[in-house]
Amino acid sequence: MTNESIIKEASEHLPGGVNSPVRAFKAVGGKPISLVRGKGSKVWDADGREYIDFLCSWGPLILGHAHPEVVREAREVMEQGLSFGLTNPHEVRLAKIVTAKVPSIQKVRFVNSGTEATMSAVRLARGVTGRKLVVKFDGCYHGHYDSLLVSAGSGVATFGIPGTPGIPDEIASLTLVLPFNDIEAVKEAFSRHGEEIACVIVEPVAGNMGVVPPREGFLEFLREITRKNGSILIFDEVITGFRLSSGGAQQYFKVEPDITCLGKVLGGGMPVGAYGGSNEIMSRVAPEGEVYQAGTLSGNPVAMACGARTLEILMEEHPYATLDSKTAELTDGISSILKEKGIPHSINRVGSMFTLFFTGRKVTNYEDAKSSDTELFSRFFNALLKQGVLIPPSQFEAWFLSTAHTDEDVSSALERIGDAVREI
Ligand code: KE4
Repeated sequence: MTNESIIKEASEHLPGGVNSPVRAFKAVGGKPISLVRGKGSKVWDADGREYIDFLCSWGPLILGHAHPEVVREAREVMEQGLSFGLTNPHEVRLAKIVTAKVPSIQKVRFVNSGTEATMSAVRLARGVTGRKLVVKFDGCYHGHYDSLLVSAGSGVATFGIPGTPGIPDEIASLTLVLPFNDIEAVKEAFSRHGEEIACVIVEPVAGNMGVVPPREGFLEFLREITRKNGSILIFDEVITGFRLSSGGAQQYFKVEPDITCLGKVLGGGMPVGAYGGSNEIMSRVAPEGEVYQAGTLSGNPVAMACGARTLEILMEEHPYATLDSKTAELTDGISSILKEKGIPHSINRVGSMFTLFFTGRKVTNYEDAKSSDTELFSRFFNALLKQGVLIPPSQFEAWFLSTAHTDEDVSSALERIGDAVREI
């Protein structure tokens, strides 16, 4: 079994040889690799090569790969049965942690992915308000739900256009796509369509155009204008939830949404998503209310137990300050390597998530992010891969650190990054 043999066979049975497009390495060229094992901060590919991992499975693995306590938990729970289709104690165990750590969530519904979480949150917002329009921000990604897989229309505050074939114009035209961090554009959208806007959905720290923090006052403004207009504010915390702090971005920035979407860290590596909010809003969800949403494997005991053990360890270890300083050490090191070589770059970091953009501009929105030299990024990515460092295979994604990343990992990664920069 080698990278080549696995990828070759995969391409005979899976579209593009993958189960999620970004894994095909289209954005960075070169041959995709197949990972067969992970432990702590390291992963190994099918050729037996070892990498220091800053992909961390796109965010879930805040405790690193195969944390012994999470693995043990999964094994013990699995031996009692993998799925029942009726309520099991582990769903309650994880729900109690979520509602304790995220005060704006008084009731939570578990689903199986971030996409299901945001899709359900938008349906709930439309059901609660009786309104149709959705506001999202260009460069923010909320999963592949039709109403959210919409690209920016021609002008500011104009209706969206389908982000992919298969989405009818009629659906896309119910979504307004605005520039991230642009308060004037939000004002304009609400002045034109205020009474029809069901919700505003935002990544409180964008991770999907690369990491872009909210401008000072932006989240507070969204909170105020949605409240004033009777619209629902949805924070998509699939990446930031339990990543930026035990209470996520809403605790970090002290702005509370009406509905929060969670995923990734929440499941500790198992397929888990969730959406939650006040008792009042969540009472509208079936079977208590009339807004329908369901799922065969929602609340799966093994997934719930892995998520619960992951969050319990985070609450026991309080790793956020250490994660923050260790990540700062890495980004400072990267910046000094690139400055020395005179390579234009900017790094956006919040806590243990960051993006290195190959642009001289400060990156405050998607337009700025798109000014990056993606060709240089591709060469950087592949040079790093050869050095045994795995980062996300796209300029527009976040690097992550875990509690398993040691000071030695950081210094070794910086050495290898220096070698890679010399190579490109
Ligand atoms: P999933 O359906 O992929 O579990 O979650 C969708 C989603 C929702 N919201 C945010 C903020 C997200 O970042 C995501 C998924 N993130 C991408 C890349 N950052 C997952 C990687 C992939 O698509 O393969």
